[in-house]
Amino acid sequence: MKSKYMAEPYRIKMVEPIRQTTRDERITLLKNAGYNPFSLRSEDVYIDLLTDSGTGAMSQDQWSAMMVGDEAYAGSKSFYKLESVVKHITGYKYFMPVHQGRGAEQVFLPQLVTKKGMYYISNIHFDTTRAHVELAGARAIDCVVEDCYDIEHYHDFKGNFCLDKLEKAIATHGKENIAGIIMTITNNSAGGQPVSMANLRAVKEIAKKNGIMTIIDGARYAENCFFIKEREDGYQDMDILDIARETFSYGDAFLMSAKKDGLVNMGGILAIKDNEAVYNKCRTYIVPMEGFPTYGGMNGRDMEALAVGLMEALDIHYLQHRIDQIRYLGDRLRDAGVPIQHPVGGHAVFVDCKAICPHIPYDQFPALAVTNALYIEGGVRAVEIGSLLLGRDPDTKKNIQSRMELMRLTIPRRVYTYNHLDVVADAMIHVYEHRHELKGYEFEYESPILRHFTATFRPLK
Ligand code: PLI
Repeated sequence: MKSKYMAEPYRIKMVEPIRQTTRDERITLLKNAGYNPFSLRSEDVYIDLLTDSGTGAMSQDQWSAMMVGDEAYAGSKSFYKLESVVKHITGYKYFMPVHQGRGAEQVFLPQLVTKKGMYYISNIHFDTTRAHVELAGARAIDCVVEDCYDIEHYHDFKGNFCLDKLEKAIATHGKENIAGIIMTITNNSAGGQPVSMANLRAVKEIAKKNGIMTIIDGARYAENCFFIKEREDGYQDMDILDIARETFSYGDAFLMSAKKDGLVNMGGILAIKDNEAVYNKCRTYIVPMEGFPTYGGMNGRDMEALAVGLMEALDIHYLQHRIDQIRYLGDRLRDAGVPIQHPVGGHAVFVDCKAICPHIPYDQFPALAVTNALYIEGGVRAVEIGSLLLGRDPDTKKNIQSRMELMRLTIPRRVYTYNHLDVVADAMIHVYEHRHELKGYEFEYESPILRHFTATFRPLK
């Protein structure tokens, strides 16, 4: 339990009861869910670390702002309020609300795919981003630094682009065939790992030299700014807001799932720096895809809550507590020998299940084995990020082997206390100490795409 005279920077004014089940109940519940944690009912989960997306707690200021939401179809006051906050933070000229991150992706990404055989390049594309790249008829190339795969080795910015890989990808495919460069900050798939300002600046220079647009996938941009302030020379004395503004200066567009650093349960942002032609295309396309450009998939009241949440997420005390919580859980696990992506990132602890279960082959899903054991032990729901998520090769139909077999313990914002994190750590340490007893899984039912959401399994003997 952490103290040194500091604790959660909030008091709890409203509570949501949660209930611990018995071990025997959880064995039955998991079996009935086909051994897939996505199929558990949330009321049967004691501590839910499936995702930090849309699972945070709103503040009293956000709840009270919702009361003045203007639900006009066109020209809502709430739109203009949110627009002024987005412009204040980003400095961008154009803004449209969308229902969530993938809404921004479906409206924006096709606009830059002007012919066949084009590519988007990212440090690592998030799953839905990759899906929208492919739906737009392009392909996705990841160019993250190799340090990101060296789980035990410390690196300040494991989310960085490898500039060599980036330049080679542009040279190989031809700059005229690169639709855009997507900067994912923080880099979710690599463990919520940050990208340094120097790296963003260098990527922008390469993009500019080649006439390519840069797009910030900034679901967790505020957490990225915190790491820059903490770890990068020259930023220690700078406000988070100013770090954010410099960050946005290296992008030409900003796509955001506001369910993370927007501190809301639903919502998203599509902002464009100054490219009027692309803005006009998006403004036309958003109408059938999301909604009229001044609501684009959001209620007036939700825009009000987001306008407040965006500013709260830039508060240094909030950010310090958030990152401290992730570190606390990471430290407790590392101290007990549990292998994790080191250092921890901004929103989650990623447990290295390949190292924990060398006896379970990738196509028997070692990270699913650990995830299910953790649920049975402590009623904690985590999520597999490994070969199960990656799926099959569309041509050979073989399971693709992921470079990392991870279980993500994702911490919702302002929801759990240090005591909850102790429960998670104790249960995970127990699972680790009994790791030799873990068994892999085979499919009972496997859907052809996005199988991890709906598949059912049989435990192997
Ligand atoms: O879930 P959406 O549609 O609001 O956002 C999609 C999305 C885009 N980019 C990044 C970096 C994400 O992490 C992301 C969604 N992430 C989820 C749902 C997660 O559990 O991490």
